[in-house]
Amino acid sequence: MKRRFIAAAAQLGPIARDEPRSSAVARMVALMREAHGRGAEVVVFPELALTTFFSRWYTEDDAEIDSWFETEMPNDEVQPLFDAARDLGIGFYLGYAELTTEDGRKRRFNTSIIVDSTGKIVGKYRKIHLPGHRDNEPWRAFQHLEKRYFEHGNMGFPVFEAFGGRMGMCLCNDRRWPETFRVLGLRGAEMVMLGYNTPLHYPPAPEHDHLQYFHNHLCMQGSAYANGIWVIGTAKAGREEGCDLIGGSCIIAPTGEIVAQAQGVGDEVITAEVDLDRCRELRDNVFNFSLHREPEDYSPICASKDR
Ligand code: CDV
Repeated sequence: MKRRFIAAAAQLGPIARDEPRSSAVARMVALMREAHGRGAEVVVFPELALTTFFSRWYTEDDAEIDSWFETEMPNDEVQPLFDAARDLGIGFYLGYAELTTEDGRKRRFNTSIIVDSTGKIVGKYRKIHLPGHRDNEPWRAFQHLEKRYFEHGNMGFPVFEAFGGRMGMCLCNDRRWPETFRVLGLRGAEMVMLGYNTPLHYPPAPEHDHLQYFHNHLCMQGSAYANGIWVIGTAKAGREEGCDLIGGSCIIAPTGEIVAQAQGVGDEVITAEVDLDRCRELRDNVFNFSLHREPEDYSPICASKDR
């Protein structure tokens, strides 16, 4: 594949609690067709794109928790998205809740995949920075129970050869951590795809509510620039089950500039031309890692948490 192509972010508006996966998938297929009509060869969907953001509700019912998860990918309900990708010859990134058996026990992860233009999964990532809390906290207007429903991702931050270059992934809260992008950058990532579900209201620090859109772009633009990589960030947005989620989906150049941005909080496609060779503008110059990085002075970054 060529190193210059059109990429898309396919923002989703809210998904209702009782909306079947088949409906979310039909919406994504429509967005994929629109992206393809605009010449896109890669499309990035949100985090947990198949269901409502279920971490906002507390439950101890294992069966109810499992009902939000996928045990196979693709499965019958998601297959139409893979079929559309193959028919259109377009690749995609998708976030979903993954239920699997590993080491002889049931495990749940907040996962994303890269699917190539033949409909084949060529990369997988499991979310590392899980925000929120484990126990019910009724003082909150809504819960954020990612620490309860998901395990810490056990795949690190891998980079995959796809779409003519080196692709990295992360999920939502990961984008706020410079370490995420630096590890991917050190592994040669030229583009990082990510999906997010970010409430406008942050219960532990409501004084920052008015900064949610700013912080969203600040962290992604800063990390795009500091690593000389393209970043595509895609929201699930709008008022979902009474909880407002930010939009602001965007495509960011390695210079840190936003080159396309969603205008609303509903289903929306944005596109931009991506030239992976532009990463060199930064990586051969101010962020030439081998020439200018000073890792000997960065040791606290890799010290364990309890030190
Ligand atoms: N889904 C997320 O990871 N959301 C977090 C919120 C809870 C702060 C985020 O970083 O956007």
